[in-house]
Amino acid sequence: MFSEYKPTNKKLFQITDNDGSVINKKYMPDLSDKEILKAYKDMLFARTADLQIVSFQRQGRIYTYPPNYGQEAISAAMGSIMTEDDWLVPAFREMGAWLAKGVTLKEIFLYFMGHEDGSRFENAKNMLPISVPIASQLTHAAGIGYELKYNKKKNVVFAVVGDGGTSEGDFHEGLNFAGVWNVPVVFVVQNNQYGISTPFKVQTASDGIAIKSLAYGIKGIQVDGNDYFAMYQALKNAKAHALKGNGPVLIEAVTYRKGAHTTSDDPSKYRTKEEEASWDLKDPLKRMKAFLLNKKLFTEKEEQKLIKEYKSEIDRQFEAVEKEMNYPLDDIFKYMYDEMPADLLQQKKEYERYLHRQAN
Ligand SMILES: Cc1ncc(C[n+]2csc(CCOP(=O)(O)OP(=O)(O)O)c2C)c(N)n1
Repeated sequence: MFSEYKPTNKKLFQITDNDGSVINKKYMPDLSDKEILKAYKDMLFARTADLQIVSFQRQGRIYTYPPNYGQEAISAAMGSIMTEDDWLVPAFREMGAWLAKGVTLKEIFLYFMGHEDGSRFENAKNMLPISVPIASQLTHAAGIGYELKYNKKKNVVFAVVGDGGTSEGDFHEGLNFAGVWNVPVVFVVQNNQYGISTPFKVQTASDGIAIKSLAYGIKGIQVDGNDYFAMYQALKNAKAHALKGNGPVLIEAVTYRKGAHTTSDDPSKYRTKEEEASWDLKDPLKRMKAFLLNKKLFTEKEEQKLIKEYKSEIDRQFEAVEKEMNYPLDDIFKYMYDEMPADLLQQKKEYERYLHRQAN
């Protein structure tokens, strides 16, 4: 697979088209109807939760949030391939993969409400915290890969980063180290076409991201990131490759961030309606739903029922978190320094005034 789709061949790895028809039978994964349905439901749940969280933020009930809208197939496929013992080294825009690892909705809500308990991930074995310093997680991923190899463990690391992250020095350091030491790390770049407002065409002068694998002496592949089956197959092969001791793989998952960068961003300032409409045709959920409807594995009615159930479950859990959200103000400030510097002290005072105003 990696030789057929080597980046210099300039062939995007796809299995289904925009209508959900299988166009690449050779690589169609051998999944049961039940497994396919589960993957779709996982995507639907993640999308429903994502849209709800944006709405909570608009109601002033949560702080800033980075929507996953449009990128769900990548996380769902990672969720299908990762085992409990595999490592997940996240960025910040792959909620479906966090949920698959065992992160709870409660933790996700707490995290985006600024509560440190949201980083505990009590039930998620072998997962690092969410990483906002762009690409810094890739050096950690390479280090974990080194440990797995050193101790001859039979698991791999899945590390996630965005296209903007590939312009950071840490991307180079992580991939260079991983290549030199031949460690079992699968690097997944979610190329969602933007780094905030920076379009991909000015992110790099290279012909895509997958081709950068050549410079590190590792395998690379460009995959349709909105095609669950293609992502599943690419990740499965990458994991098998790494487990055989053949080293890291760089997967460029080509996708589109349908939402804003975060809830503080307005993408209408830097992209057109026409562009958004063209990507809408490639929406990962629409494609997989078309596949399921064609095979009569699912109905529109079932979908509506599920969304309703998911929404009330998400609401219920969110309201429960809101009720018990109560932490001492000092928790936000006290762990960084032994003696708080003047600017932090000033911030704390301002926040105290803000809380006081809110309470009165
Ligand atoms: C080291 C660092 N520089 C800058 C930022 C500010 N920042 C947050 S997200 C972002 C863009 C990231 O783009 P990309 O890697 O493509 O991921 P995406 O947001 O598209 O998922 C930037 C520049 C940061 N968090 N960390």
